Amino acid sequence: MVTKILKAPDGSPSDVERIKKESDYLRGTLKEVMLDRISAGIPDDDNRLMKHHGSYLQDDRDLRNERQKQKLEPAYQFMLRVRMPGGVSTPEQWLVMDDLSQKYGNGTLKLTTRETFQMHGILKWNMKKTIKTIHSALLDTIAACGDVNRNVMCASNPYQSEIHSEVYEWSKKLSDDLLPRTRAYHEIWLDEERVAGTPEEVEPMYGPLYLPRKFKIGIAVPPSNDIDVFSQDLGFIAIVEDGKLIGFNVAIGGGMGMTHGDTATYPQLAKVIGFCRPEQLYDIAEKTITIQRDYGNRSVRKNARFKYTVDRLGLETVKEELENRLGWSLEEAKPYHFDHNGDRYGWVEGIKDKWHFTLFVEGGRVTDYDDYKLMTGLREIAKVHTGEFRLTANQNLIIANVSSDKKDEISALIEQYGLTDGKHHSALRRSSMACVALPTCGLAMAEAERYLPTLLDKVEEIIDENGLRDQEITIRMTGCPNGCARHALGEIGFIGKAPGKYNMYLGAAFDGSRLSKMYRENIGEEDILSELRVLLSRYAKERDEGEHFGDFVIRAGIIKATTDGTNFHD
Ligand code: SRM
Ligand code: SF4
Repeated sequence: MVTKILKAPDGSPSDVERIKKESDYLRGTLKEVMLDRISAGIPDDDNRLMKHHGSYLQDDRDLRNERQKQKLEPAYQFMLRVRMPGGVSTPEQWLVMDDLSQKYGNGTLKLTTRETFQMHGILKWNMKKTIKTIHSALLDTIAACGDVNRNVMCASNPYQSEIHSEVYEWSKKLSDDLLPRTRAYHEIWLDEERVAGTPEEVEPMYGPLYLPRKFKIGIAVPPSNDIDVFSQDLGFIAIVEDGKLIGFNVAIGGGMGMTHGDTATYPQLAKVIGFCRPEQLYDIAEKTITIQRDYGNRSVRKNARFKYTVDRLGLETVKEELENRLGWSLEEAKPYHFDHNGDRYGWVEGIKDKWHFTLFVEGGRVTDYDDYKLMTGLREIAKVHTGEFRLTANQNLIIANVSSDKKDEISALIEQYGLTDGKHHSALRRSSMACVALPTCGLAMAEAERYLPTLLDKVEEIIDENGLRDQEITIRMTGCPNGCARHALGEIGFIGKAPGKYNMYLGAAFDGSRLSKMYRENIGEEDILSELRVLLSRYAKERDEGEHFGDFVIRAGIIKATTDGTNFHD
């Protein structure tokens, strides 16, 4: 057998590569610029580095035009993302995040599609105390963004607690062991002194340039694909036999992002390449990351994700390279079956007399609304809860591991604050996700989180007319094609094109195993509703028993199936 010579793409390195190279392992001039009081912002180069510390400089886009007219600098503020593997937070940590969001943020918490907290609206002068307080609660924001391995997700699974705790431990281990080794974060935010004369730091796995792009890992536990394992750069599918975790199928090369009008960019699903034992997990993650480090595209960032590396080099070649680096071969993949990629709401009983309540959090936004005191209710629960909170990959929240003797007290608080398992909503709304988009996301072309609920009010009328209230159909909206709410895996997907305009996608699989395809381009609310009226009425009348909407639109010839990311645009 002739071993192929692998090569990274030619081309001069992107500017971000220069910034990382000159940054002295992610330090740049962040320490100094954060002290500067002249501007509420920071220079671009430092903002690029800031991501590796879990934060982005943003501005309030609702105020942008007005401030421009008044010749003021934009209303700069920072977003901060916590690294919280598996989405597990203690009640004490919840209270700290709640308190910080009131003191220094915009008074809300965003539960993200990767199972963690984001705070928005933090002013530059409050950043250090916010990060220090997060650190004192035994959380951090290291590598929550940036060209490194990100927050490792795992199934939120309230059903099989033992398996959950095992996969959670693995996600934590991966998240911790794959962290950058630089002390930059500790020096900049936590006042750690740099010891003079220390030999130059090395990043044994990442190297001084870190990765060409972000890298994401998630662990699913069938039959739930709540974490959308095929959307990960590296996905692990837990294989459970006789109630015991025996190992994981390994899937590589997924990702959701693309650019409108650029067919060289596309969402892609990770493909299963084999099976490994639990103790081999870290080795696989490390070696896969080093393949992306060595062969990823450092020249064109929009083609730099691992999915493009895999597609360019070929799945088999990448598998072979991985096995070479491991020094052993993967076993043949084991059979598995996914049923769905959403959450299951309400109370369920776990093991050892413990209960779990999955709460529906629309758009993942925890706040107090006029008629719904969600944030206050959760605060009161956190004060008495002795289990944990699990943030789900569908932006919901599980009040987990509630002991029998606490269940009545927590149920009473759930009732007092009207906290909802969403069962009075349509199953469509309960299966919805929307990314942050406006006003904080600098890349948003249209609304998502702020708009989807009102669009759903109208879609629910159509749902009711057609007797589909209890029919689960996944619907996802993003403000741009980056796909932060994994739009291409929603049976109905909307991607923002311009204010009030969306591309509409159909045909993804209910279990997250098939991508959608574009159905209509650049349409506004009126067209969206009239399209859905026709589609949902046909679905109600013509569907087969148990047939999901995403499968129906393909069988009915309404849309062609996307069989691979490379034909997403066909
Ligand atoms: Fe994302 C960038 C929000 C999950 C793909 N994402 C951004 C930024 C930071 C905008 C920016 O670069 O300036 C957004 C901040 C908005 C804000 O105001 O808070 C942002 N992404 C989010 C969150 C908060 C969406 C949400 O509503 O929950 C999610 C935070 C996850 C976390 O906790 O780590 C979030 N982003 C995702 C996901 C879903 C996932 O990972 O499961 C994806 C698609 C999967 C993937 O990565 O392929 C995703 N985000 C992107 C991309 C496109 C990357 C690409 O491959 O092209 C960008 C843009 C970029 O990186 O250049 C982006
Ligand atoms: Fe922002 Fe686009 Fe991500 Fe939405 S999908 S949060 S608009 S980057």
